[in-house]
Amino acid sequence: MATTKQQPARNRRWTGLEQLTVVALLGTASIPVYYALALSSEAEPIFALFGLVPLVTAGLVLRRWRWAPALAALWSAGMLLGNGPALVAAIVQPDETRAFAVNVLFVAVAVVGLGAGLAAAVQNRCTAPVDRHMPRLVPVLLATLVGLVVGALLVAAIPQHGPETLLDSAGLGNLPVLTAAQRRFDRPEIHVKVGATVGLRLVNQDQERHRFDIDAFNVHAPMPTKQNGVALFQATQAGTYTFYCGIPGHRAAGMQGTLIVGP
Ligand SMILES: [Cu+2]
Repeated sequence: MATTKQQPARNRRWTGLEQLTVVALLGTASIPVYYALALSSEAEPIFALFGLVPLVTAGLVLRRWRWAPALAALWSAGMLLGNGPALVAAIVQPDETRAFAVNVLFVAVAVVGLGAGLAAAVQNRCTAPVDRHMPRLVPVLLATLVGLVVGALLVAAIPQHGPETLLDSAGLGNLPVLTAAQRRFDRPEIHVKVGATVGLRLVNQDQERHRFDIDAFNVHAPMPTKQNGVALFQATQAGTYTFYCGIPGHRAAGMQGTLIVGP
């Protein structure tokens, strides 16, 4: 009886799923770096690390290390879960077009990495090398995903004529200004009289978006990049309250102050 000799793993060509995994990994490596360099006002060195891990993982997939596709899936899932709040915060604000587009692309690429990595890991374990074809469903799923991304980007690209445009009218120019710059509000305290209707002109000088939030008075005003906005609320109760920026991480970084409602 003739024994079939197992081909050494290195000599086989990469499967379609492995190639797709590598492409997705390259995407998750480059998008955070682009985000840090082009969109964030403070490029943090940690972002370089976010680029390094998927590159190394992609190399391991190409070297055909057996656990590499599973590692790719794990990395993609980790990026989605770990950045969940920030990704959601960006995606619910399509008027911030560039940040929105980058985050939508990142989610799409990470989803592909997760799916392709898992599928490649299962396929490499469960089927013989000659049977490792690209599953028929994959092109359909990819086309659907591309359609969703393109649709989302088109919706975001439609100019919004929201309140920001209306609120730039002359009368509002007299309102007191609260400026956000370098992830700081320009004043630590705001004093208002109890019962007063408070109007603040919100100016964001940063390349990234901020928010102006006061939970006690249900104030949640967006501060888009390089734009003016307005917060309008009634200070119904005397006391000391915190105003802060609700973008994940900003409040912890010191983007907050005290609202004092007095007699
Ligand atoms: Cu902020």
